[in-house]
Amino acid sequence: MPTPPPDPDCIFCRIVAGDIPCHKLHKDEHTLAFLDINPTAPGHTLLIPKAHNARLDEMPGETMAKLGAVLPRLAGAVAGAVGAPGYNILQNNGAEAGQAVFHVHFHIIPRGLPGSDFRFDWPAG
Ligand code: DGP
Repeated sequence: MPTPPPDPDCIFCRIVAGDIPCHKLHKDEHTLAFLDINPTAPGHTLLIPKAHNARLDEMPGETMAKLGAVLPRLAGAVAGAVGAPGYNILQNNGAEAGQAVFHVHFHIIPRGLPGSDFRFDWPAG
């Protein structure tokens, strides 16, 4: 499957291109991870594919494999770096599900830090 071109209107494509700065935690040929600009918890990180796909269900499986090769150790490293005993992996698809940036991304959200007022709100709705 051909690699989708960058979307000039996509904020994460512009981060990949280096047009918008970010606090980078990881990069390789296919993926990039950086701190979320609006963190839910200290260390809140986003892992994205460099190629633009708006939603998970539109993304090639090969791209998921590249992300999957990074996510487990990145998540552990992020949680470890902030001293969190747990973390959530969150991935939103569609505005109705809370997606605000239409470029696939995985949230890594450290949990269990002192002072956190997080309540696990599940099942939703
Ligand atoms: P979602 O609701 O799942 O689409 O989450 C989008 C996240 O992207 C949200 O937590 C804030 C983050 N975000 C949006 N714009 C920027 C940006 O320019 N830089 C960084 N680092 N994060 C951003």
